[in-house]
Amino acid sequence: MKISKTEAMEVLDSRGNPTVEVELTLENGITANALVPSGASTGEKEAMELRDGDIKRYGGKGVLKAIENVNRIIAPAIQGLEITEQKHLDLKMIELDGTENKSRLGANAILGVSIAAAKAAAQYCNLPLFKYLGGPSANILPVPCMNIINGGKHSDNNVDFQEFMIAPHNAPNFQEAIRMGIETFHTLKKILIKKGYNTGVGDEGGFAPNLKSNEEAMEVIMEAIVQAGYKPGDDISICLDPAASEMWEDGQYVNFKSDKSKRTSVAMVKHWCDWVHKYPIVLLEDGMAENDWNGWKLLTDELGDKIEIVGDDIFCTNPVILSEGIKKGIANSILIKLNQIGTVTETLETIRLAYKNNYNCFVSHRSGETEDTTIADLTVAVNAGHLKTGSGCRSERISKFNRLIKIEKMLGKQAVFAGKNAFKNV
Ligand code: 2PG
Ligand code: MG
Repeated sequence: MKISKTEAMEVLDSRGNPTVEVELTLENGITANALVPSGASTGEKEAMELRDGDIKRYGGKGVLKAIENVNRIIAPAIQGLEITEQKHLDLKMIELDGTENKSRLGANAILGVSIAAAKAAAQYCNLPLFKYLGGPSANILPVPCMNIINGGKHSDNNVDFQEFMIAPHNAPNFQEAIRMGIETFHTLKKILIKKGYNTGVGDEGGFAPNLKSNEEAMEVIMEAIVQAGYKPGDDISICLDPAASEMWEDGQYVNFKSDKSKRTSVAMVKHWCDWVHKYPIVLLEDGMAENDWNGWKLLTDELGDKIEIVGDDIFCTNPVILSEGIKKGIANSILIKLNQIGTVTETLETIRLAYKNNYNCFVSHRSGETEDTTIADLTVAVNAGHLKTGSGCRSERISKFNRLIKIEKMLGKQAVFAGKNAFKNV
């Protein structure tokens, strides 16, 4: 079945910034669409998101150039291609773009087409997306790592670290895990109100209170888990993404919102070791900055056999950078974001490389999201066992949870909930 038409338009993401939507039509009339997400704390080596830079429209954030690249350059070049040949299609776009980081056509243009094509192919094969991408062995429902306190670049409070997540793993299935997570989230709201804190939410739907310290974020989360009726560590554990690149400057960690302290890499590693000792942390993402490879090595040596150490900004879902990390013994898991690399094919290649080298894959949303639920399907397709897609509110986050609830139902008895085993070395 061949592609007959590909069309893009400018729509909006969850922050009200313009993004790309692609609608792809097959010769038999099947249509599929995809919406592209967008990050705020991006890695330097991510594929490039093309923005217009025209200050008169959306403060320069328009994506009309990317739209035009889909409509004028990509669409005619892929018309007539076989829809089930995803790799061929993606390679064709990579070739058309011709740059290292997809900066000519824009990773947002290319990814929109790539995902829309995968969805159209799934429909054509009469399969849900997760089955089309993952085959008959795709049956593991992930632990939802829910980001219930937002700090860093995702909020305007004084909390330095970007994401404080709860991982409800002691559940019989995904639906129950989500219930445990939501109950804890709602309990946290009551606790924050009682302590006189604001309960407005940040970009990913977690609360963004002006806490006295980063430790207080951990303490109120521990309190919420207990008050919701669960045991920290046994039922619900904690995952963190401090997004340490945001604090890194001239070889040390300095850009803290809460104080003017300066920390060396050694001091940062010590901080994480202390916290892992004190709290039920099972996963630490970007505990070190992307340009602090020595710090990363030290962190992995200290904690890599105790918890999951995830590389986000440092790897950018890029198989070449991941290979380098594997060689140097950095991290034991990689964050997977489709738009960091820009095609479905390359994302799957990175995942295969990770698994082959005994690394875990932690699938992720972006802080700027849409109603597109592709990452829910991707998580099950590759049996990743855990994902992060926000907190217990905001529909662009909840839509992924709802999709996973549906997938669990679709799989019926075949569905297996990942549980605590999902986390590396835990
Ligand atoms: C991250 C992501 C998603 P952003 O750092 O892991 O939570 O944030 O999309 O802003 O890069
Ligand atoms: Mg991150």
